[in-house]
Formats: sequence, structure tokens, C-alpha cells
Amino acid sequence: YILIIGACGQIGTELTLALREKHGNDHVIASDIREGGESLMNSGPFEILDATDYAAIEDIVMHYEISEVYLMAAMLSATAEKFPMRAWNLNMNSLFNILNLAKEKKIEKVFWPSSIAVFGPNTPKENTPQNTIMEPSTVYGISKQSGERWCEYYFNKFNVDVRSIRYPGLISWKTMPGGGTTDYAVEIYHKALSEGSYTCFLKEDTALPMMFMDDAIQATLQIMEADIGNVKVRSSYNLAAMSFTPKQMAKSIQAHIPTFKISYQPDFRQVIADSWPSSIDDSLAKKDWEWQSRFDLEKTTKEMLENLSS
Ligand code: VAH
Repeated sequence: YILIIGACGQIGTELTLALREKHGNDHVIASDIREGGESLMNSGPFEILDATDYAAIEDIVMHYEISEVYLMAAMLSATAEKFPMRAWNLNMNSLFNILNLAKEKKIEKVFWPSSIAVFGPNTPKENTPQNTIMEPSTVYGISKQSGERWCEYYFNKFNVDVRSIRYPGLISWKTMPGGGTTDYAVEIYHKALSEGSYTCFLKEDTALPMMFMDDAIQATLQIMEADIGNVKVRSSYNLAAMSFTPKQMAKSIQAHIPTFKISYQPDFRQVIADSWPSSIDDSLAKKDWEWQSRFDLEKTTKEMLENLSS
């Protein structure tokens, strides 16, 4: 059986639906600190669960005979800057709980999301390589870099089969993102349809690595189904699909809504975005487990506007 922790989040919601589609509703237990939307709550078993509570997770793992855990609960970059210690506690103790359950052989396989936030201001910005300088300057990035080090340690020391992906900014329509710096790339579509205009909290030329959620879900399923010998990176894999600026994004929306207007009012999230790469080299994921993205900006904008206006 599969357990998703943080099932109500931006990735968790769609990952739960995709895993239920694949393995059957009753084989996927969704859990989160609070209840989620209808599609999630009505499609299979759900448990209220605090990701930092080891005993509570262990109870669920034993009760449902869980063999695989997707740990999708975390505090994202913007919110983590406001509550550093709460972010560190949630992001790290939830990971230790799952790694230790795996070390005790109570679960067999773990997925843990990392992020391009592990890179910092002096990381090469273009086509950022898998192995390079990593001096993250955000609480969230520090927690993800530390998490990667621990995943690799538990793999090497205790043979824990934990697999991880450095997600770019993710764009989806089924749920709103919560507290990220890339959230403008989701909000912009909602505002384009509801108000015909959007005030962006990043500068117009801020290029960031981005991905449509369908690609992110596909990559997650793919790495978890890969033969264990093909998962050669046990910190976390770079993953890429597209990179664009808010200006380019606005242009792709204006192709559908010619009157759409964008303005810019950079806030504290500009500093976070400036510390991240603008594009990522994901050749290792392509080589090791045949990764291939399918959505570019035009296709993403078409999908988003169609689904949000239907
Ligand atoms: C955030 N969406 O903005 C997340 C992600 C690369 C960005 O980690 O914090």
C-alpha cells in the first residue's frame, strides 16, 4: 500500500489522484494536517496526520501495511522566510521520520521532493549542472540541501531506497500553490481570466525553471518505477522542462487574451528568485531513467486557460 503525506498540497493532490488511477483508490492512503478538496476526499482513504509525529506515521504504516511513502509535506520558500524555525522543523523532522521508518525496514521505498531552491547566488545560472556549487540563501533551500545530504547518507549507510527530484516551479490548475516564490506563474492565469490583468511580484525579466504539473507527476511516477540500479543519483535529480520570464508568460497569455495587461511590483520574493538558476541541465535524469518533458510554455498556457475557464 502507498501513503502520501501532504496529500492536500499542490503536488500531493495530483500525485494522489495519479497514484489512485494507477494502483486503485483503496491502495493509496492520502494524509495531511487538514482535510482536502472533494476530488481527493471522495476518491479513497484519508487520514489526518502531522508529518512531524513519528508515532502517528508509524501507526498508519502498520495499520494499512504501507510499503511506499511519498513525503510531500513542506513549508515552501516564501513562507519559510517568515517562519524559519517552523519551516526547518517541518521540512527536516518529517524527512527524518520517514528515513528512520525505512531504516527500520517498516517501509520499503520513499519519494522525497527537493527543489531548484538548493542552488544559491553563486551557482552557475544557465543550464545549472547536476553537481555544482550549492550555497542556498533561503531557509527552504537550506532545508532541501540538507535533506538531500541525509537521503544520500541513509542510502549509503542503511541501504534506504529513497528517490528524489529537484522540482522547478510547478504550474497546475487543480489546486492553488501555497507560499512559493514561483506561485506568480499560477496566480497569473486565474487573474487573467477573472480580472484581465495581473500585478506580478517578480521583475519582468526574472527567468526561472518551470514545469507543468503533468510533467512533474510523470517524472515522479517514472523515477519510482525505475529499476533500482538505474537510480544512480541518491541526493536528488535535476529536472527541467522550460524556463521563462513573467514578460514571456504574459505574452503567451496575450496570444489567447489579447487585452490581458501585466504590471510589476517586486516584493521580498524577488531576492529569493534572484538566488535561483534560470535554467537547469537535466541530462542525467534523461540518461538514467528516460525522463522527457512534454509541456512547453505555449502548451501550458493553453491547458491552464482551458481548464480554468471551463
Ligand atoms: C517555491 N514552488 O516557490 C516552490 C519551489 C522552485 C520553487 O521550490 O518555493
